[in-house]
Amino acid sequence: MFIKKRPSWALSQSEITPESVYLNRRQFMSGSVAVAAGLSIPGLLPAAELPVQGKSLNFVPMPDYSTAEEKTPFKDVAQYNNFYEFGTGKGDPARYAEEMTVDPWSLGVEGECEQPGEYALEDLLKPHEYQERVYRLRCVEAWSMVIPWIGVPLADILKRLQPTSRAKYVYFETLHDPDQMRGQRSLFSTIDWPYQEGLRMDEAMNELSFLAVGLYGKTLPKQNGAPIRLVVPWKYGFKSIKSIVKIRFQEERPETTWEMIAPQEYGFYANVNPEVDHPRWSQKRERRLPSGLLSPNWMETVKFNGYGEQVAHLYKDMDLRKFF
Ligand SMILES: Nc1nc2c(c(=O)[nH]1)N[C@H]1C(S)=C(S)[C@@H](COP(=O)(O)O)O[C@H]1N2
Ligand SMILES: [Mo]
Repeated sequence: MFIKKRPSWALSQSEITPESVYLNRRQFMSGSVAVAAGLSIPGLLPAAELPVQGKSLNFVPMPDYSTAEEKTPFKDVAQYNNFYEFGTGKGDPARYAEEMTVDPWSLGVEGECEQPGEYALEDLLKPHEYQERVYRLRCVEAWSMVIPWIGVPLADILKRLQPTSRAKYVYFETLHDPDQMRGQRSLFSTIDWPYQEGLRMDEAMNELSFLAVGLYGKTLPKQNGAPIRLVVPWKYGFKSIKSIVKIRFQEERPETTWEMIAPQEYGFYANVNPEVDHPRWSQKRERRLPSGLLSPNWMETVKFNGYGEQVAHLYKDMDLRKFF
């Protein structure tokens, strides 16, 4: 029998929850009652291997673009990750992303724009002032975090590249280097590398779309997509592509990684929407991390992840059940 391989994050809610329950139960049995109280995510790394933070960055706080909700602690943000280039386990990126070199880093800019070329990361960022924006991140797997990102509005960078009138979409691509990314060496990978994503031009130019180079005041941990990753907070997390090496302006809608894998489950738009369930689980609620056995921290999911005021107009004539 041939069994279609599913990504670990494409599990039903009833499959997801027992994993944390299971880990907590093991901690109970090993006698670690404090941890077993389930107040935080089950520890993925021993304390001695906790992720180190990077270099401090100067930034301007942007309260108008920031939620006042409690931030997810750094250790959870940097240890509970989806970055399949380093493995499909939530702890794999924190464990293995160190194997990736992020300095020097350059990005190729192609397609429908006046300023194509290969840009050193510093040159792309140089004219811009860093901002801090505290955004919610809602994963399609029904967990969420609140993360203080440091970065630059995507629109500011794209404008400098001068898209032509034919640019209707912008495409992004992650580094493809199996020598540095062990998940890309895996024979069992569901993904046809490189990881690729895209936005419609008006979505990319929206004031919320952000290119992050840091979090919690320092440069991005590698597992969070160093040295530069996209953050589109009203969309499911998989749109927020990490470790970007290519930007291409296109007339045609780009193909995107998860839509290619399972188009009936993951759409191009991927707007957070509690009214449109995933075919295998509900999207009405989410677990706000840290989440554990005794405090799973379930909350209602809000349409557009609570950013409707800024983005609902982008979709006013669209049937979001069809364009999910
Ligand atoms: N290149 C790449 N980008 C990616 C992913 C990935 O596997 N590869 N996972 C996505 C998913 S599913 C989520 S939820 C977010 C997680 O970001 P975080 O680990 O910084 O919280 O990254 C997204 N970007
Ligand atoms: Mo995700």
